[in-house]
Amino acid sequence: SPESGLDPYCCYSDIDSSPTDTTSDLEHLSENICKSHMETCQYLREELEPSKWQTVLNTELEAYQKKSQEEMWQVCAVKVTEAVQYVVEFAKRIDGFMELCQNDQIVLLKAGSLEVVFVRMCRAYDSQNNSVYFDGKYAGPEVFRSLGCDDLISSVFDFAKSMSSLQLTEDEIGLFSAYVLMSSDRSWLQEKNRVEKLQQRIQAALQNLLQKNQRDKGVLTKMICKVSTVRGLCSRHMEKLSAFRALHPDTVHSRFPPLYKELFG
Ligand code: MHQ
Repeated sequence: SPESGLDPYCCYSDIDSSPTDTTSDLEHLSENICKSHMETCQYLREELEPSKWQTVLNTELEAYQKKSQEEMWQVCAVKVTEAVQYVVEFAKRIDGFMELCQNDQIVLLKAGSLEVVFVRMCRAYDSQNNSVYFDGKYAGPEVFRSLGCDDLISSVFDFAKSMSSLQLTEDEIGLFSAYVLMSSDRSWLQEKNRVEKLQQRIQAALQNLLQKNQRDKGVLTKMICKVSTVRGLCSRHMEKLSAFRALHPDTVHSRFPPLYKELFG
């Protein structure tokens, strides 16, 4: 039982219980997370400005669509893995993350890193053209046709559209990303309560920021509703990957990045 102190899965939350955060504690956390976000966001907003980039031309679109399913999956797996590596770096810079036990760090990253990539996608999304920054250009969903998962791709684009309609600032995206990552309801966490406390502090910091930015009260609710949408996208990505692996085990085995296999395989 947890009381005996012998249960290796016991949550030692009470040991860590800290007095309620002051506004200044939350501002520190907020500052730390926003700075971490900016340092690890892969592309700055200015660089992503759609007007600076061409959209995929018709000839290029055809070239993407003519790629074999294996080749297109491999290209996407490489890009997604690069994006995930930045998210891992983001997590490591969040105050409190590195103090969690290694098991929980891994659990949180396995479950949340792709979710954060999808959250970050709204930064690289152009709603006017329904396109996303991909491979040095802005690409619409049709570019991904040869993956053979049109339904997932269109849901991913819908999610980006709905996230970008919230018109979040970089700081808001950073805090929301941290919120998504620090979810205490992931399976196999050993110190659930520590993660829960961290997430509660992040939520309070996010609430603070939204208030400071004079955002509508409903924005936080809308953001929190997005959590279940992005979870759905990630579980559908897993299903698509396992279907693809069943067809092309060798491609996954020898051509996919090791980190991608480790996280999703
Ligand atoms: C990041 C930068 C970034 C990088 C890669 C895995 C699979 C079979 C399908 C972008 C997903 C296909 C991804 C590459 C597609 C939806 C993936 C492939 C923000 C996110 C972003 C733009 C990724 C968005 C999702 C893309 C386009 O900082």
